[in-house]
Amino acid sequence: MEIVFATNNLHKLEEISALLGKKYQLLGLKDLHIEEEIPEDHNTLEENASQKAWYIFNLTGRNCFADDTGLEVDTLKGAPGVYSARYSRIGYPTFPEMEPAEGNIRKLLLEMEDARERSARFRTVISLVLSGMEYQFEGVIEGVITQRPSGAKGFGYDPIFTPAGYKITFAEMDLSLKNQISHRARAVKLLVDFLNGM
Ligand code: ITT
Repeated sequence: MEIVFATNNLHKLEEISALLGKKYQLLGLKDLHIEEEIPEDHNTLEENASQKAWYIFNLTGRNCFADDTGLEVDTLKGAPGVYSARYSRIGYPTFPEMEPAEGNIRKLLLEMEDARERSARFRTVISLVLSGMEYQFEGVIEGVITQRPSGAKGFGYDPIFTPAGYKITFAEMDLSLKNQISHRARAVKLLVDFLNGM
C-alpha cells in the first residue's frame, strides 16, 4: 500500500521508513515532485499536523499523513513548543546567520543558562487522512535539556536532549535505539497499529 508522508525532511522519512515495515511503500513529497512550502500556520501541533495532511490529501487525492513535533521545556512554560523549528528566527535573541538547528540550540541553552530545573519533552502529533477521514496519534518522550551539546547523530535538538532513563543524548544514540523510544516512534507505532488493524 502506498502512503504519502507529507514532509521534506529526509531524516524523518528515513526514521519512519525503518518503523513502517514492508507492507507500506512510503513516498515523500520529493517523490511526488511537490516542492511548494506546505502551510503550517496554527498555534498547536494538532492543528498544524491536520492542516499539512489535508493539504496534501486535497492536492494529490492520496492517503497521507503529516506530523508536527515540538520540544516543550517546562521552565520556559512549554516553549519552544509549536515554534521549535523557527525558534532562533523569532523573538529575542535571534540567530539569523546560523543554520536553524544550530541557532535553535544556541538560543535554548542561552534561555536556560541559569535554569536548574531542566525537564522537557518531545511531543509528536500525527494526522492521518485516509479516504477522506482523519485520525490523530500522539507520542511523547520525557527527558532533560543538557548543559551543552553532545553527539553528532540525529538532527534538530537531539544534541541537547537526554531521554529519561538514559545518560546519553539522542545525538549520541544509534538511530535504531532512538527509533525504538522516540516521540515519533511512539506516535508512529500507534499509526502502524491502526493501519495494520484495518
Ligand atoms: P517538516 O515540517 O518538513 O516535516 P520540520 O523539520 O519542520 O520538518 P517539525 O516541524 O516536525 O519538522 O519539527 C519542529 C522542530 O523540532 C524542528 O526544528 C526539528 O528540527 C525539531 N525536531 C523534530 N523532531 C526532532 C527529533 O526527533 N529530534 C530533535 N529535534 C527534532
